[in-house]
Amino acid sequence: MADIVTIAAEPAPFDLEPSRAALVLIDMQRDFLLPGGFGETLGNDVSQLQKVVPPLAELLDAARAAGMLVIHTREGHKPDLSDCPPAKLNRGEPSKRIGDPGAFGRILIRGEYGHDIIDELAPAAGEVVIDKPGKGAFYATDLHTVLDEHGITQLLVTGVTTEVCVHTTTREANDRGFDCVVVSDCVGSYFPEFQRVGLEMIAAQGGIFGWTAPSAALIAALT
Ligand code: C5J
Repeated sequence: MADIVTIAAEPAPFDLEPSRAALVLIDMQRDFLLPGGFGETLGNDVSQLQKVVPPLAELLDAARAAGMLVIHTREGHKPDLSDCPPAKLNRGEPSKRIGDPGAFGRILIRGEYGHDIIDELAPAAGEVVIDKPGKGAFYATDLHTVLDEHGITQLLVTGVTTEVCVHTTTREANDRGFDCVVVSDCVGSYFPEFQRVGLEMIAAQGGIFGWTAPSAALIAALT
């Protein structure tokens, strides 16, 4: 693995140190991406998220080939919903709620088909999978411990949705001292406007939460 590679990024070039970087894929789950899943029951257009899959699959291949640490997260809950606060369960008026039977099993319940990651990005043997009950990947998980154990200081953040779980995770990672690069074409929102401003917010004010960069720049650096 190369020591340090400088990549073109916003708001400034980023010095990527692949041996200290992890690729984080947030919540690329069937319930969010496939028609009939939880995302769609909330009234969302899931095709907006599906455009992320091809570039993210390419970046995942490059990260694996470079020997980088790969971490997948899944948002979801225990079958008895004991880790799902009523405030989350009862929010809004989806046609179906978390735990209800859906097209792919009980919605956002661990062990169900819909809760798992889409086939195109399925975790390889040995890759870390973090099950999280919240929007952020640090809340009620051992993610920080895992990152420390691997000597990770930089995160390449990808996944869905940009303004929700990607932002919550990136903001907390920044507070915890990690340098985050949010990969602009590998994060997705159901709402084009949120996608645009979500990315702008990361790099605004001199990189208030981190950097943004396209996958091509990272793939070129890793290969
Ligand atoms: C949402 C997520 N949007 N993974 N979850 O509820 O962003």
